[in-house]
Amino acid sequence: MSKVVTLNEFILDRQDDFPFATGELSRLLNDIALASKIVNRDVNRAGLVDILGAQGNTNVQGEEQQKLDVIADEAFIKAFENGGEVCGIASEENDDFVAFESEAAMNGKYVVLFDPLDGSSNIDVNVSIGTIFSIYRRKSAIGTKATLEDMLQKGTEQVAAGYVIYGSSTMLVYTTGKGVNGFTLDPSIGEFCLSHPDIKAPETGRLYAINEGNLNRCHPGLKDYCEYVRQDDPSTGRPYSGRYIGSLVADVHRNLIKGGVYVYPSTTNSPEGKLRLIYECNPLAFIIEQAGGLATDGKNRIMEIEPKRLHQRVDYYAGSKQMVEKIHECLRAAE
Ligand code: AHM
Ligand code: MG
Repeated sequence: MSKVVTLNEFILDRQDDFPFATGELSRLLNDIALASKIVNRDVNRAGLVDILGAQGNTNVQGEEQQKLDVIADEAFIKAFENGGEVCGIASEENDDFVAFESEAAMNGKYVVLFDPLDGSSNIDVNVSIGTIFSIYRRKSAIGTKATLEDMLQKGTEQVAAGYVIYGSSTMLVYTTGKGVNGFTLDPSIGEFCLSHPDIKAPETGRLYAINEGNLNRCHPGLKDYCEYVRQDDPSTGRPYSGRYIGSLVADVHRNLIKGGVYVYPSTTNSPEGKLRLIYECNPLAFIIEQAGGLATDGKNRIMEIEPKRLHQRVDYYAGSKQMVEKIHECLRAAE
């Protein structure tokens, strides 16, 4: 039997990758793992107890918040506030960023931007959902309150990023810029165990994920791409297979493992796109690039975009390198 490596052990082993490491980032990653186990427990029980359904509030984007969104948001905020490594957070569920006020938190080096429970429209129908997180070193001075500038950093500045997928099994996948590793939660022992070491995204694939209902409202190049994927061509494996869960983490995770592309373009209804740059697109872009894939806005690298607002949206094209490049070609040709 091969040795089981828990997330905890793995994080400690990898601490040596950072020459001046003080263990704070490791502790922060462990805090995230703990909060995600709490959320996992609540997600699993959602059908049993009265925590399903809308909370009755709407968030800053005007979307109805589900109870579990709020529960997850609170679980992560509590873990960060008590952990002592984080001075402030921004999340999809909070209009403004939160600067923690305790002395211990103000001495924290990091900020975390996160979407506590993405794909929440899937909660009521038992489809996979996920948490997405992005960690940055603060810009403001240690010992002071976190600032907006701490939150609005380019994706290239990320120190670590990852996601948790609450699916047929629960997995945590993260990167610190030295490859991507995936851990599956063993519910019998309550530990994330290394199950997907050094994940590499296939250079190309046969799966495309796009909400085709939007095709008449977006860039005409995407219609051409959808035409291309349907053509018969055994040498490229076409026709490709359409796979769209409508749950970003699940769609990206599948493509990362099997090879594929995820597309969420701007449309006439959402001229800036739907997905949020700093807590949805950037962290997943960091993972995808570290696995050898690409994440762009149709032209430029997502991680090089200068964020201007907390809830800024962006077009998103992410996944296997050759597939993203093919979409770029279609977009350019239709211009
Ligand atoms: P959310 O942050 O409100 O959950 O919205 C993001 C979700 C993604 O998980 C998913 O990929 C996308 O919205 C689906 O959107 P659509 O239903 O428009 O296809
Ligand atoms: Mg979201």
